[in-house]
Amino acid sequence: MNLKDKLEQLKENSLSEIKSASDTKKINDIRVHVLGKKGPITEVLRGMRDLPADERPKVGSFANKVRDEISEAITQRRDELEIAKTADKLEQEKIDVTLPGVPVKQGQPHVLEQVIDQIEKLFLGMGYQVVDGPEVEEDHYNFEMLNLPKDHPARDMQDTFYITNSILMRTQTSPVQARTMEKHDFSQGPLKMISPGKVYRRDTDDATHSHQFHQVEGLVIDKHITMADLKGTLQQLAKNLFGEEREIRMRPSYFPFTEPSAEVDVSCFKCGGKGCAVCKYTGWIETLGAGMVHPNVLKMAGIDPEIYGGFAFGLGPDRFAMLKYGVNDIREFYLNDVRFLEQFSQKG
Ligand code: 2NL
Repeated sequence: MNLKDKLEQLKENSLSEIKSASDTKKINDIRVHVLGKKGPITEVLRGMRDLPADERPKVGSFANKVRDEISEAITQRRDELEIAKTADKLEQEKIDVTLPGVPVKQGQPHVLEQVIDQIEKLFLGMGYQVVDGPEVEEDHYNFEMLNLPKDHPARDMQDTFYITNSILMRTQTSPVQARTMEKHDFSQGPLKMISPGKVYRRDTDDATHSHQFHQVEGLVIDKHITMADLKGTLQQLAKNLFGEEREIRMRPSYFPFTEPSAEVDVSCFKCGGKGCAVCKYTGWIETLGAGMVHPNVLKMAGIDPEIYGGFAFGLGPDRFAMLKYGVNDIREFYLNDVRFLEQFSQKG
């Protein structure tokens, strides 16, 4: 067979092989095999040495033409395969955007957080600041500054988690108030604050006791503060939390850090005061402790009790939430069983 026929045949074979190549690897193999240094085209061009001189240009240009055609066919087939591959991938990764989605569970703030948020909103609206402080506290701020010296019998009233002799888990949030009073610059105006947060007591947990619970304490110090200011403030709080129709009443009580002191009852939100199971047929529910800040407490914070006075109160969000939602075991708040928590969803 002469060189020209050989090339012609090579071309036919290669083109049909290229056409039937089904992946890019096969195409690359063909390129290397047919057009490479050891391939048949190179061989033909090398064999031209044996041709008569006048035939060389014709055969040479024909060989080049065959090589170009094969090269062109390879490029074209490779492009086709790439496009097909992409199309195939797109087909396989197709997403049906009309399929219904998997619902994502929506959480909400813990019910105690919801109660605390509501109290914070109310007091922020009345110009109070919300202040945080350490839960691991010094004896000095937790007891001493609140008129509970070391030998005071009232210290026995609360069993305390001591870390060392002088470091403890706070039993109230009043140490936050003590720290704030101590720093307050009265030339800038009165002190009005609430301090919400976790507190700790050495109690055995049961339906009504938890070794860790919550407290919100409030404190106002200025010139000319009276018990009427306290009563009006607590009236607002009771209405905000339990309904516009609620009334409060104050009964004499005792706290070491206030004088006089009072227990505060709210008219029953369930029966409106007529008497029912919720208020144990008294018409009233005990909700808060409060009083006028004891002069010793002011003195210890460096405030002159002859010039300044104030009121303070303390309430338990746990108890509020139990009353409001009819929860009869305080431990429910701390078990974090989603089935319990999701009952307090804030969604409409
Ligand atoms: C209660 C009683 C109360 C206070 C807390 C307080 C704080 C300072 C000064 C004076 Cl810095 N008083 N706090 C006052 C009266 C009562 O809590 O039964 N809480 C649940």
